[in-house]
Amino acid sequence: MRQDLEPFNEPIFVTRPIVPNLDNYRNRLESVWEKKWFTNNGEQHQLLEKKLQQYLGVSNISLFNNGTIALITACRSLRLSGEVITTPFTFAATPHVLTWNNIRPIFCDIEEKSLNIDADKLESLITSDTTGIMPVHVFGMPCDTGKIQKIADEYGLKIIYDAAHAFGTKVDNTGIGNFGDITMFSFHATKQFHTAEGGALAFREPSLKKRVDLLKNFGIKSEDEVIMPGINGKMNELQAALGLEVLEYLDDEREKRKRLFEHYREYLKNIYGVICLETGRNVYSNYQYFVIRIEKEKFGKSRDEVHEKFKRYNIFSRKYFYPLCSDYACYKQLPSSSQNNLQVANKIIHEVLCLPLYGDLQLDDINKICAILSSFSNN
Ligand code: T4K
Repeated sequence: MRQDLEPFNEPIFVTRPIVPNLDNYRNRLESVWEKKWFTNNGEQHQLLEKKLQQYLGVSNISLFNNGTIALITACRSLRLSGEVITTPFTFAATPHVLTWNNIRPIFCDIEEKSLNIDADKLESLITSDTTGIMPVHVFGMPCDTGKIQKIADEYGLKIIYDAAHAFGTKVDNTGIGNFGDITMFSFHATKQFHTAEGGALAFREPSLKKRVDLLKNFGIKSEDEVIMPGINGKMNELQAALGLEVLEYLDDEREKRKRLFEHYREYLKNIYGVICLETGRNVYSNYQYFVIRIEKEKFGKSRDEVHEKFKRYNIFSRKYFYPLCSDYACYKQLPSSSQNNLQVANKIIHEVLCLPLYGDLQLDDINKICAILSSFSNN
């Protein structure tokens, strides 16, 4: 440990949630209390749905109790079956929702630059059992939506985007929820916009709204009719009220993160062996994560060593998304999980590290994190 670099007094986590004013939240809850209406499409829920539809610039949206149940419902609503192609470089939820739908995940390699599914490698994985593609806008970086759509159209496949990290991201001024058949957002507390737990599906096709809303409410059509095997995916009023308050802070949070993000980039650009993930061309980023890759041969230390050493300074970086999903015990026997099929993913999985990024951090905190990081280098 370098003498002049003291550990932080308090732990510095990879992220911290927006915490809205408690009195304002209480005011909202008072109206819930008065109405004695806690869930099942209440007033807060309806208001949040309307506001998010506008904020995200999408034509249809349906709120959920979490992003995973939203994704499970999305697969069901499009009647996906057989095989769906996805990325191994994602959170466990992505392949698991396929398994919960009795669908076999087929892992496709990723692009080294964006860390997203490599659209050029999709076609070779399509079989007569393929019904869809589930790409992830990983770390909020948009996938190559044009190329993926072209392939899907050619083979008659559905696309469900996992945009758990991409709330508020735009490409060429178009909200990220406007691509593919369905887009899922997560509103978990670790996400920039959050409802503690929560999520949503966005889609263009208006008829899908009815089906999705039925599926998330047990398939209940009326008092006397249950017309499909649904699930309980409903967002409650406490979550929705929290979301309405968090929304008020979102633009300010993004601005703060942008400043910190740019400061990180400026500082780290001259550190040999550290690569910063780009935000992408024509992309209005939400700055959900600040992601670096550490090239051991150049930097002198491995990603794992850096991750461990940071802890001594009270810095809790994260090795998202290690291990690859294709290496989980439940998936590693799949032919598509072979290292040969996933060469880029198997390389970068030992290099990627998420550094702390959230609005309450100060520029000086970033300076210190970067100075500590650079003190680990052998150069
Ligand atoms: N698809 C993708 C690509 C996803 O990344 C996710 C979720 C999903 C689908 C599924 O969406 P949800 O069903 O979750 O809506 C977290 C989240 O639990 C998870 O939502 C998220 N992705 C994943 C990337 O991150 P952990 O295990 O890393 O969370 P945890 O508890 O270690 O939190 C990370 C840091 O955040 C903590 O060190 C401190 C801070 N934190 C966390 C919480 C919960 C707070 O400051 N306050 C809090 O309340 O999974």
